[in-house]
Amino acid sequence: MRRTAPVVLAVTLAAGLAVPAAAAPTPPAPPIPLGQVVPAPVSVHANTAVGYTLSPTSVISYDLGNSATRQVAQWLAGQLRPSTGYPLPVVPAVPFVSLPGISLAVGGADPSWGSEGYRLAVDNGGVHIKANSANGVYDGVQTLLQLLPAKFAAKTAQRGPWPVAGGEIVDYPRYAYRGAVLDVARHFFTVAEVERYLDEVSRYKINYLQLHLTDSQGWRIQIDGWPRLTSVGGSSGVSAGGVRAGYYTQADYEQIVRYAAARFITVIPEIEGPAHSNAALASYAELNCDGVAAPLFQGVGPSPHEYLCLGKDITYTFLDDVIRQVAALTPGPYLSIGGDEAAGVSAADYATYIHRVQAIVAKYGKKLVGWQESAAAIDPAGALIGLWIPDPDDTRLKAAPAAGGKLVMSPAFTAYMDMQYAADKPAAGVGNNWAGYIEVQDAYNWDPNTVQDGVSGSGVAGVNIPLFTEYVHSPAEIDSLVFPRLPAIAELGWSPPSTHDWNSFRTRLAAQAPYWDQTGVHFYRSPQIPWPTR
Ligand code: IFG
Repeated sequence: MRRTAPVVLAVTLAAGLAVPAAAAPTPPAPPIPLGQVVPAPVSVHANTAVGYTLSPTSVISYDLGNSATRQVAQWLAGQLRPSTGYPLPVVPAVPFVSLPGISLAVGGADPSWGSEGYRLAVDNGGVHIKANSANGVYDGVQTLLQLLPAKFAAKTAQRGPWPVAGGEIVDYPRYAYRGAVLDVARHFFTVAEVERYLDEVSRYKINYLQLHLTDSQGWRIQIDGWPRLTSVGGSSGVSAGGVRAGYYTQADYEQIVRYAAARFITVIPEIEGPAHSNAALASYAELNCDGVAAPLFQGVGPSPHEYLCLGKDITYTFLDDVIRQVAALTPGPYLSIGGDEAAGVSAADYATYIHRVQAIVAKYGKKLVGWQESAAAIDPAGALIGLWIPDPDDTRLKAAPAAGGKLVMSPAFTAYMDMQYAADKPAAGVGNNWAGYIEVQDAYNWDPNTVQDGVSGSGVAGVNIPLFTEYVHSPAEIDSLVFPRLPAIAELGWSPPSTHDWNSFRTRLAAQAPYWDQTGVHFYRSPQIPWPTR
């Protein structure tokens, strides 16, 4: 080996010339900070002295015998195998043996965490998620996925490493109800598009999906014995931006329900009435008071043929058939009858309608969901009432909790996702503005506990995040309206008030951008958020 003469070496060093050293390896990117999660967890205790990095020998273990937890483990493996390229076998936990990797366990958790809470602990041996149910394990897994580099969501192998920051999170929801309302009646969205939406909202621990299946512009669920509801009512839609017609067969609807259930999301079907009913009236002449089928309505706003004929018995035969079939397809406990915007009928006729329909819903074993107008007539016990325009004077609304009802808060002025962000429409040029403009901070700065005068505490079931689609024509436009505002309201529904802080939230929200870029979510780059440079 040729030795460098000492004098040459001395001269070189004296001249201050760098002696070529081996190139120092670039230090791996630090793990995502443990608290960088949306919704904000109840408690976060980071411990930077430890941490875990997924490896080819990592396993995903689940508590032996719990098939629901095994399914979560399989789902997690499906999320991570393509991008890491690691085998990540799913194995039953071995008592008293800690396997390197991710352990999912039900049992031995704190009962106060409820069915959706969890503890996520990360140490040098792995990631340990513990909960009282598979639902809580799933919520812990969603948090874990936010702590991994966003490229975990890639469908092809990516370069690692795959670090997870050390420490402990204990987390559980403020409200049991954290829903999204998707209007598939004004513009229809396919099963695959609804499934994509379920994936997107599930990351933020949304646990209900209210499907707005029928309205004046479209009827979207096939009903045996009433084929024209879909052949005629399903052929329509708002024409602005191009009609998106279509409908779900009963098998399609069951597929949506299954897909949602695998993500611990309960589907609530909405069958609108007595208003918002032109599509049904266009489908069957006999449903119309004058016996003449209404023309299809492809506009926006109330149609000339908005109301079912409340004086006809066939109306209730029709509703019995519809509600019976939809209830049988719905494992969840709730069925919505809409009930909004019915000022065109008398209060007495409205009350008669609501009483008769609530009885039908109960007959088929479901609890009633209705928009806030229905509070004037329903028996609130067990019902969920959707607040959409706060009204300090609505005494029936305020009295509902005392009678066993609960309100789900979706105030239009801060929670209606079809509203534009600002006067100069978002990039996709979509949205409505009857309730004003809703920037991200507007969506974040309200409290479900105080938004409706006289209703707070146990009278509040949680939050709903509606997307009505008169002005929404594609999944990309759904994305630009719903992201990044939905995570703001998801945080109001999940996180404790003590964590409510705009500067913390906007920083954590900004960190969601790489995941949305990775998964092709066309989010609106609101100027209020310090987005990372791409
Ligand atoms: N209000 C109507 C919706 C929809 C919405 C658009 C409710 C409960 C306005 N009813 O919101 O059907 O048209 O922003």
